[in-house]
Amino acid sequence: MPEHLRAAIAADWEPAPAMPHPARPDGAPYAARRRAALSAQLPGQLIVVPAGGLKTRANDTEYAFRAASSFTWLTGETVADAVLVLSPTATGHDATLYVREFAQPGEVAYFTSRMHGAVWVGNVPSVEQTATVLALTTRPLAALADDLARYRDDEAAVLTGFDAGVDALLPRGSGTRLGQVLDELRLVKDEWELDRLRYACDVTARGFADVVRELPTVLGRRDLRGERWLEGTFWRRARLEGNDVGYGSIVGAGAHGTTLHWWRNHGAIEPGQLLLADMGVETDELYTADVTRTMPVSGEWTADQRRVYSAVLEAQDAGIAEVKAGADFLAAHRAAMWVLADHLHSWGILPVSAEVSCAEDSERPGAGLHRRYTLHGVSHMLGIDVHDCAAARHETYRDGTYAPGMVLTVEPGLYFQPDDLTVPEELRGIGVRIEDDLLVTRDGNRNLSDQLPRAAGDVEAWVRSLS
Ligand SMILES: [Mn+2]
Repeated sequence: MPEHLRAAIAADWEPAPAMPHPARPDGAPYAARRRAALSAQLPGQLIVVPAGGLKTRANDTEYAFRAASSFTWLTGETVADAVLVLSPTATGHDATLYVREFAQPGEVAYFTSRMHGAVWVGNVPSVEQTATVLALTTRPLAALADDLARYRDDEAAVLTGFDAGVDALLPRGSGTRLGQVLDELRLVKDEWELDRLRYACDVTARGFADVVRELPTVLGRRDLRGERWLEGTFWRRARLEGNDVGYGSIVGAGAHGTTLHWWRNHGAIEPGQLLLADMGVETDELYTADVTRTMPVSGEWTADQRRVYSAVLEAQDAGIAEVKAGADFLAAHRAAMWVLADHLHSWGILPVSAEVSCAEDSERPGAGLHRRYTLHGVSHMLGIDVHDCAAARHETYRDGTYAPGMVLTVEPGLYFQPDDLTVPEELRGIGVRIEDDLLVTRDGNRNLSDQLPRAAGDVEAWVRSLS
């Protein structure tokens, strides 16, 4: 840019309009407690958790930014490029949040920076306002390299892989133990997180209702990708009352419901079909719901559809009944699988009994044969990530026990592929999954997504009344 133009563009600006910080101030004390819990796990060690940066989609366009989940869990911050540093002290750690300041009026980048110029992308909250809302000591990101220089030869705990710049500042940093510690701390949700998850489920229920209301618009329209229309309907609700969807919505009509991860959503919707919708709203604080309903789009099950649906519902009820503090994490899975295997056997599909198919000894002939139709486990943790806490050790998660404050899904399904010769013809192409989000309590569990109907008759009435 020629000098005369630089000078002209840099001159005569008021301060950029302030951008209020979007975080809920009531979250700050909870984030402080989470940082204290992490500090206690790694005494004497430098801990560095970056938010991560923008990822290129193509050329000069980027994907929508989403901060590293554990970074947001520890700070309440969701902005790109920020870095949380916990420096060891005699008694614990001092927390400092480094945030990127945008170019100010008077600097050319204010006008020219496509990624960090307020004229291009809007202003960011100031360092001072961020400190007030998040109740964290805050420094400009530009100071990070100097501040970390004295730790360069230390074995720091760094959440690696999110910010190459941070990884380069601490070449002896390792994220293996930190990632595990964080995911294990995240297994039990605090009351603020539970409030956010309840809200995510509430908005998700409204999004499902929106989708059912739109069924008449797309039903029988072979010229329309009805699944896409419904995906878009749900997404509008997610954007209106939350940040986004928490994962790519699965909207499968007819045989598409038998494809576990049907994300193409390019099918039309025909009268008489089932619709399987697996969708969840992510809140502005990045907590997500994960809910599946399967419904007869015309408001009435056929006898075969109802038979399969009722079996899955019975399996889900059996699984939910097992969710209570102290029980094995896999208890819900075992209970649900038994019910499904038993029905599959009684329908003549599974050649062995439930006892044989569900045998613990997986080497025993016949063991696991039901899995051809059930495909997946019935539970996973839920929180900031839809598949939350994946780095937790087996002994604390998969082979562990339920504890009060854990939130997990119970989501059995039956999937009769359209080309499966072991399935009676009338059942081929039927896919059913029912998924709810359960909070483990001292005396059992609470279903956070029970605003949506599950009983076969209630689902019919719901579809009829809305569409
Ligand atoms: Mn799920």
